[in-house]
Amino acid sequence: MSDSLVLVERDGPVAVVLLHRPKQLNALSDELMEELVQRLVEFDRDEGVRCIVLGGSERAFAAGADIGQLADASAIGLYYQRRVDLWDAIRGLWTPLVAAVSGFCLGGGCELAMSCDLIVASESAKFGQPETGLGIIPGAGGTQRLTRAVGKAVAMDVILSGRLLSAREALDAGLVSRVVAKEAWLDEAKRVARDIAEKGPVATRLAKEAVDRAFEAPLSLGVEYERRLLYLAFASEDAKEGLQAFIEKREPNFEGR
Ligand code: CO8
Repeated sequence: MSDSLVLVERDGPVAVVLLHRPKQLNALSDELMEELVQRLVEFDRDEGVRCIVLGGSERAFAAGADIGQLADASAIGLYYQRRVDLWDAIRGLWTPLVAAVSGFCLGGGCELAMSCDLIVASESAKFGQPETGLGIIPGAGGTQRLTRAVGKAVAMDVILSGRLLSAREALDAGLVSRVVAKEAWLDEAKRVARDIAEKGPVATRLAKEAVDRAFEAPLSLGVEYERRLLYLAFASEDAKEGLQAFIEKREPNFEGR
């Protein structure tokens, strides 16, 4: 049995990264986060990888930050060690990241899933930010990303009352992209990743960047940014190939150039 905290596999252009602390419901210890970010960055640098799936196990995507480590932490220690800064690397990835969520997705686990580009959830998934019950608050973007995803009414309820959202509620609220059968949580996420991986790689990265910009910029600037990225997409060989392949009624052969 591997003692890695993160398991990886590769299926052509799709890389799969699974959190692996089963006895602790994948609680996100500092060691796990370091290994996770290292693996993700390695795959991100590999031009052959066109989409990454990030999952946990059927029982838990992740039950939050490691509460034992948090209990031993000091404010100034956390500040100097800049532990949460490590999480920013995930948003900095170019490669699309699909969260495959089954079971508990709580606290830092929910924040990690929300750091991905989209979430595929099994019917068993439960999302929550229970930090105030521990006397702390979400600290890896939860108050911001959850509110942007589901709006103030639901975010306040989840963050203040500790209410867990079912997969269906999360879908209706706009937190997750798809809900799939319990036993299909990983296979369906891989299928979505394969669909993404088939598209023009340059265009996919530019489109991801443009959608992300919608959360950072006012509408007029976001639209302007999108237009510039469109021109950039037109400069790619992928665009020539994709458009020509349609005209010739054949499948495109994208090189990511
Ligand atoms: N940290 C450490 N260990 C955990 C965690 C966790 N977050 N969650 C579960 N475990 C451990 C349990 O202690 C238990 O270990 P043991 O068998 O040795 O006693 C094992 O996992 C199984 O858990 P349970 O027996 O409790 O399983 P249940 O099915 O009864 O309950 C729950 C499952 C409901 C998920 C329950 O375990 C639970 O409530 N867990 C804690 C959830 C939580 O509060 N999460 C938020 C943590 S704080 C946070 O995420 C802040 C993020 C801040 C940003 C990052 C800063 C670095």
